[in-house]
Amino acid sequence: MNDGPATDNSLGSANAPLSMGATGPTTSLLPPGAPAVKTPFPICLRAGRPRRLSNNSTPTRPRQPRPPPMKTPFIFLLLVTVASGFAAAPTPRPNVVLIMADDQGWGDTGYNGHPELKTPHLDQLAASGLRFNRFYTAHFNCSPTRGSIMTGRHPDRYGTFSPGAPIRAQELTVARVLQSAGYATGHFGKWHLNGKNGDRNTTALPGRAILANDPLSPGKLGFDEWVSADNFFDLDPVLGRNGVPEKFQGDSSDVTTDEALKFIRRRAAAAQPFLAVVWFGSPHVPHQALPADKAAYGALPEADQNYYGELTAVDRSVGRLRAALRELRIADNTLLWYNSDNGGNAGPKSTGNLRGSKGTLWEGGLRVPGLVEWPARIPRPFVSEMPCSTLDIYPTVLAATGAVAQNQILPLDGINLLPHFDRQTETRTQALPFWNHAGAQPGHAAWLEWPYKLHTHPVAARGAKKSKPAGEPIPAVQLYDVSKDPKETTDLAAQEPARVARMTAALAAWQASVEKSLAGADYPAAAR
Ligand SMILES: [Ca+2]
Repeated sequence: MNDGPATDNSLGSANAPLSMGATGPTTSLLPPGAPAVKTPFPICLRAGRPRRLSNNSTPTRPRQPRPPPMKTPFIFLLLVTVASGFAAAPTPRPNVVLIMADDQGWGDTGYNGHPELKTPHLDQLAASGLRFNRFYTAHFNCSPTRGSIMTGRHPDRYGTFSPGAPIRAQELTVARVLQSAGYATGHFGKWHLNGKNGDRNTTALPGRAILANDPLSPGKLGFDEWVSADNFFDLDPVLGRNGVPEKFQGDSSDVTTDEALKFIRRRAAAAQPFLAVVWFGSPHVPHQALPADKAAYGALPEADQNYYGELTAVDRSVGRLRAALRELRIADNTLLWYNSDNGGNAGPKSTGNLRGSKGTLWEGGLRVPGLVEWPARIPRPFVSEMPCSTLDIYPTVLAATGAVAQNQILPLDGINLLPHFDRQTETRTQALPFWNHAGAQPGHAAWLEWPYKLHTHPVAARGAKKSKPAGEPIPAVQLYDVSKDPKETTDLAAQEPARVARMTAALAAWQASVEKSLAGADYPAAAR
């Protein structure tokens, strides 16, 4: 069973009233460059004019009186030595580990209150780092969200509308930028940006292995090494090791973690900063857990045992990655980011009883677990209520590493979250955009301008799967205060006409900028 296409397309049948002349949002979102080097005290390195040295023993001018033989030179040299020591040892660049689950819903963690599932390692991570209470995926399906992480741009800009839709080769990925900055880069697990849905058997050769001649393989998009699959994969998978199919034994998350850890250990031994992208294929259907992982849920139905067992393997894998970083003594300056790629697909417990699910723009389809750990930058744990997105990963990682993108493709849709990591910013001023652009006509869109979330449909339609019971009228415009009404039950549109008008115009302007991107306006003429 494949990662299914969007299900909301039936909502609209007419063209959205887009203003093609509108301009997009401001794009002053580029990272500011390397983080400031912090020293324990201010140092002034001014040491006066340099002395001119001459081979001619005859001075050209009368000598200046020599300074008295005091201790000053020694103190001065000491200060210069200390200062030079700081200058010669800039803050090391952090390693980056981006971990993602596949279809894990907002409710699918212990720390978010799941009644049955056990996630001790995610709970520990949530307690020690930054726990996002409002983390959103850029899209309600996998490939589009993966594109957003790679680029910091909404996937609609480059046509990655739906599962299996390819990323545009001209896009600049975080892997390419960090590779150019001297990072080692590795991808492990599900890729799903190469335009293939992985229809082959997951366990028989060549399985869902990404092959060497794939023009959109991880290797072609900035990864030095990769052990990757087209789409989700399960027990005993076949993966492509740098394009060569290879059969593995065991749980898919364990296999992915084994390969990621080999890469991390090699790079740590070489003292080279690295980007490790670890994208699990779980808990996507089909649910196939190891007997040992099912055992903790033995009193529950078999289907639950397999679903929770897959998540237990994901949880264990996160624990193994964190433990290895500590064993290698690199955990302190490693930025580890964990999230899911879209909302839950396994019922109300999976979505935490939010409205909708995977495949919809309701909170259940977009709000997911999100965690960051980076002790060197985030020394104390905190819970964030600021809405943040997978769109923010690209600009944040560039800012964190100091990597500068040459010929950045604009506009970006995400923001640099380092000020939020530093607790300097607690509110988001940029709206988060959502748009189901798949299908014959662009459909359901949403505009999250905290705490208000606007929903628009091109035309009022009748009920659609997952979002409303069949036959129930869908208003063309809806407005919810998701801070007070996270389940989107009370439509405020009739009470807030001015807000609706302003947000609708902002959404339409953003949609117009997306259409310009789709037409190729963001790429150099030679690359279109
Ligand atoms: Ca997914």
